[in-house]
Amino acid sequence: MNKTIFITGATSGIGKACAEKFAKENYNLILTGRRKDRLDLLEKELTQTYSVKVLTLCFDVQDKEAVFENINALPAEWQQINILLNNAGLALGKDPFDTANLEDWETMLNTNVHGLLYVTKAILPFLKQTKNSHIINMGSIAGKEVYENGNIYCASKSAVDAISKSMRIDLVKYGIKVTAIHPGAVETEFSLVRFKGDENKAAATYQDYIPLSGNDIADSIYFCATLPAHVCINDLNITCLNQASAVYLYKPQK
Ligand code: NDP
Ligand code: 8X3
Repeated sequence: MNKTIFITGATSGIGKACAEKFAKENYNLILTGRRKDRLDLLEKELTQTYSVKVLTLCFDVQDKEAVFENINALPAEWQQINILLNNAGLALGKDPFDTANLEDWETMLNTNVHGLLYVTKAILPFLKQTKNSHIINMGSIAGKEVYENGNIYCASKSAVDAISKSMRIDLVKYGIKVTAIHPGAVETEFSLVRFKGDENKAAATYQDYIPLSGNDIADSIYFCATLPAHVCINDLNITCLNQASAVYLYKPQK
């Protein structure tokens, strides 16, 4: 029987690459995001290309009621969930603490922290009843090291780091693995969102070096997800070659 992965933030970037990777490896998929048109397209593409089953759920992870309503209403045949990938997240702005926008901070904390908690709480009953289930949380290098003007984005990912550690301790008795993935720069729509549609700023983030791609992260997540049942990668820090730390990115002189 095919296994099932539940992916939040599957409409773009890392989440979409993971949906493609796991579909290719014959997993059935529960895909979520706010953009219904993209979910519909992805469902069509993946069912046609890989002959897997796809269920899409359109909700905002910040909306506690919507999260619980959608997950509690999962049809019986979708309740055996092997992997939860808590990937939905964003940065908004890259401004100094004193001038940064308070609403941006709230949106980051509500999405990256509260959203992850709501989704996990809602899905836990299904993970508990599935043997060898696995929670994979998307952290960031920004949660390991603070950088200038990263303030609340860094704080939100630092919270994901701490939450992952505590989940691991509290859930080990149910045989649930918890892995936190901490990537450096990955070329996705992340910077376009962070810089609020400024394409030049977004493109400059990935210029003059080869950044990670969504597929690089998807391959790493697939590796973590397919190790023997007794082996758990707890924490995975991953950067491209040129990124030696959150604050040191080597760009050769042209
Ligand atoms: P993208 O912007 O390409 O994708 C973000 C995804 O999150 C989209 O599918 C988006 O879907 C979803 N999302 C955002 N907000 C919400 C919300 N409120 N409710 C539901 N879904 C939401 O960026 P990435 O793929 O790069 O980001 C994925 C994760 O990886 C994030 O947690 C990010 O912090 C993390 N990360 C990214 C790195 C990078 O350099 N790109 C490095 C380290 C970590 P939709 O808009 O349809 O709702
Ligand atoms: C995204 C990577 O370095 O922009 O989490 O914070 S970084």
